[in-house]
Amino acid sequence: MSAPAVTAGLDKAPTTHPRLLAWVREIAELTTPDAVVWCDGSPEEWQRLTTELVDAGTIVPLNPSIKPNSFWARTDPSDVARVEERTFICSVDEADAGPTNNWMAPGEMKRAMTELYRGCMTGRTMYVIPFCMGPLTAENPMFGVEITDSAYVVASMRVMTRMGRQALDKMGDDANFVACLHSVGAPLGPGESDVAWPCNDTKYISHFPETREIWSYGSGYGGNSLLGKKCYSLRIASAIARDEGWLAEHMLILKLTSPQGSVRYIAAAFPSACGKTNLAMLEPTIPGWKVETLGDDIAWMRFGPDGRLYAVNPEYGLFGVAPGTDWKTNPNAMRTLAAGNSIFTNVALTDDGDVWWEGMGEPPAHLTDWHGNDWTPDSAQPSSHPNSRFCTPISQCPILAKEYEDPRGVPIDAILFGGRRKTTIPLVTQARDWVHGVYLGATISSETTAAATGQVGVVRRDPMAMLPFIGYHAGDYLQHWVEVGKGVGGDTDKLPKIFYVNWFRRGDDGRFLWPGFGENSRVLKWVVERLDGTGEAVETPVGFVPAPGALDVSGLDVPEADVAEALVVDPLEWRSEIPQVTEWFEKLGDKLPAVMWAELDALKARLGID
Ligand code: SAT
Ligand code: MN
Repeated sequence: MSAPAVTAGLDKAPTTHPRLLAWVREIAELTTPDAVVWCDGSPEEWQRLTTELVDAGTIVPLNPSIKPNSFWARTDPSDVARVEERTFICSVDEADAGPTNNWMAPGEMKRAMTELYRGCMTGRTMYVIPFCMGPLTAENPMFGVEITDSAYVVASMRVMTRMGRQALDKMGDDANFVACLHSVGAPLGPGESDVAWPCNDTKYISHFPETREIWSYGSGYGGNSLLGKKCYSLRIASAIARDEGWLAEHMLILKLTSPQGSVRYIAAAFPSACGKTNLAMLEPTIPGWKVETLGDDIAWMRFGPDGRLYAVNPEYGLFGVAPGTDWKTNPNAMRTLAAGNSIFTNVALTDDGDVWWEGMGEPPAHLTDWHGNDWTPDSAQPSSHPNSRFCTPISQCPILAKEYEDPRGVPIDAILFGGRRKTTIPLVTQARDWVHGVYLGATISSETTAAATGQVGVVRRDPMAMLPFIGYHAGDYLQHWVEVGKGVGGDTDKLPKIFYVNWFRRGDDGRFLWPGFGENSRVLKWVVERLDGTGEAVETPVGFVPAPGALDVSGLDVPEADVAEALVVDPLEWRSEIPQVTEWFEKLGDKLPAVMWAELDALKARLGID
């Protein structure tokens, strides 16, 4: 008897990995797709999938003479960002998820989601995507397998991860992998026609840290559906990292070379949509300095045999915020995109088949907006969603550092923490020591952005820019950071130095005090000088800030008074932060490391508060 149609392709598995085969079979039986396709990652597969997506109306090919092999996608207007209120950490013990995550018991979540998954791929194809986060040549490659019923997800995963045949072959028969299950939650009845962007009003983004599994349902948006990204590389990996003594962080990685040719590696954590991609690809405005890119969103940092912290970017592509990206703010991103092979989601389409978004200068007279409607400069709404994204291969970045493919990563010299704050936080501050740096990271405050659904512009504490991404108790996470600060064999000299930056401080009339973008190279220069022991600093209650004249402002077209104001530590402003920090620490309860309270007490004493 031939296999029933429901499992077409299931028996054509190009692997003999028993656990993988059993899992794929189990999910196929539960979700009842019409066919199962094992993704090989080939150019032919990309061709086939993008053609199918064009036919389905999900994506539109761009003009190949402007953006070769690139596509314009529009989502359902309700499915545009991460859904933090629908994101769950399903640890066995509720206390392990902590007060900053939504929690449900694993059994209960699995029971509920199993009912949602039952038959949910009817009428669709189920894709199996083997992938590897980080270089395939790593000593212990970090594998995942995503099952999804979305061809858009497969195409995007091909850009964002090392996937397909190469990953599957490397997995052999017994490699461990993070099982990632995704469905848009939109089964098709017999003869029922599809919509361009299938999704479901019911959404769950669930993580099972103990069993290293991810179950995602109802959304096709990147952060909810490309499960190698935030779900694996941060939420699950942070739990793995806690167990194994390393760090999985929401950080860009850059290589900075001075005019004298000395090289420093910097990792920097900012909340979503606060300029990580721009900093990672910065073009310095100060002569002789060079930035090269290693990553724009995620850093996995492990101790090397020499006791230094080495960072690897587990991703293979860039999933950047489009609005605001242009030839002035991020020319290297524009060059990366010009090379093609990209998917643009929720931006606007020009009449000649290119993409456009707010921040690209003068708008064309006519566009098709992210809703698919005609748009002119007189339109009341922006043409692109504020969280619209480009998805593009990192290999196309013209300033990609050669170390990118090195499975050992790069030794980090400095860690920058930052948020988006109109007031209070100086342009740059150096922490006194590691624990003070952990305190600065633990108390990062930032105005919320469009990267998550919900209100924009509300100040919230965002520890290490990881608030939505810590896969366990935030207090335990901070304790883990404190532990890492003990170094290997107590050798703390080799640890990165920690800094806190704020590009977003404003003057009385709302103007930005600091121009940002390429000019941020001036701040990086001061950071390097501090590492070298040459940069002048003054000690303030909140840490070390550049001494007057220490920041290189030669040729900078900004009033001196603005730069000075950007660096001000105003005790009154800082005093008003204290109740918020106290409230935040109280929320973390007993698991907050005692040294964090000690840091807060010391700050209060320095500010003259009893
Ligand atoms: O979550 S995404 O990866 O889609 C983007 C972000 O919020 O950093
Ligand atoms: Mn991010």
